[in-house]
Amino acid sequence: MTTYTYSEISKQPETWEKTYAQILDNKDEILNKIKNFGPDEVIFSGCGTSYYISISAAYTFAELTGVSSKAVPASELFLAPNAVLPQNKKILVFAISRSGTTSEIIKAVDFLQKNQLAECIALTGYPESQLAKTSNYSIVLPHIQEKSVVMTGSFTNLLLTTQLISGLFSGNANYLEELKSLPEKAKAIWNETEQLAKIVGENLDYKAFVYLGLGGNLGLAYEGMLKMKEMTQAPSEAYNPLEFRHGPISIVTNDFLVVQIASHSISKFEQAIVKDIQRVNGTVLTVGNELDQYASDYKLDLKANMTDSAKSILSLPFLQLCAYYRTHALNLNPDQPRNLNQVVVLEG
Ligand code: F1P
Repeated sequence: MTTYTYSEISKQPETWEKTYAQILDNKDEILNKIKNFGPDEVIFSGCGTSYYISISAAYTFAELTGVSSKAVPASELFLAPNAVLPQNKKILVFAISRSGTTSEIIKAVDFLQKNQLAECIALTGYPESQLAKTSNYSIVLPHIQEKSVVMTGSFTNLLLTTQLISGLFSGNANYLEELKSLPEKAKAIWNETEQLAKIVGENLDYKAFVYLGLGGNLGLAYEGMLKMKEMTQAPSEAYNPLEFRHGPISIVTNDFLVVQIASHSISKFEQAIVKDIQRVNGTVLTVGNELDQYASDYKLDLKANMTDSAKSILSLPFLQLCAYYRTHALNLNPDQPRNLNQVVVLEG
């Protein structure tokens, strides 16, 4: 049976082409908005998957533009503003939400705009959503609308949007070229990606999962963890790779699969971590580029010789498909995970 989740994962390379074209076609308007405001600080915000996009986006925006940037869960913007909003600074908030309907992000934008604490730019898939209508400015990508409860293509497309904005704002033509090549790179490795995801996803000997990623890749690690949790309810955790050694590694046993999203910048440390995990009987799977020096049990070579940030979304179809194939083995419906709806609306 073909599920919405499977078709939404599979069509990602085509949707990335649409996102690239839409943002580049509108680049002058988007850049003018940001430049005219002239932010001292940029905050990326959302809930759940959209918060994990924010973690990765903030890292890339700061790295490329030099503008101080951070990720904040939407609820903290209105529940703890003094703790998360810098004083006397011009703050630009990118409010991220597939649905544009999640209550915390709407409350956050409403609170910030009413109190003139920040300028807000919405990134969403729905033009008629409350978020799109009330934000100071919105970037709407209708092609990221999804029928499945779980966010898959919407994650990579919203993250790609923030990366394109980072590349445009910093004037980094090389980075934009790298992003342009992603659909073609993803298609070239799709068969290997899916085969490996099926092998590990359907292996029910793995009882728990850990995802490791540095910097921008930490957002991807959290997203890998969330897909596994939402779709299959398997115990899953995510860490910065070096932090994982400071205590959490003690949970590893022989039924753990540790998925390492490799960063070229720390490959020597990551190669050591592979051995640490194998020493305590865990299985390690590494996703990245040029992995010859990694002693991992499984490897997915992304065949993308580019910056860590530019190649990041290439890892996502694999992480999503691992969870998808585990639903097969468990006879679960990936479109309708336990205890979840497409939109979380809070009372009060
Ligand atoms: C955010 C979100 C999803 C989660 C679930 C409920 O949605 O928390 O991350 O997977 O489906 O909603 P959104 O604000 O991006 O629409």
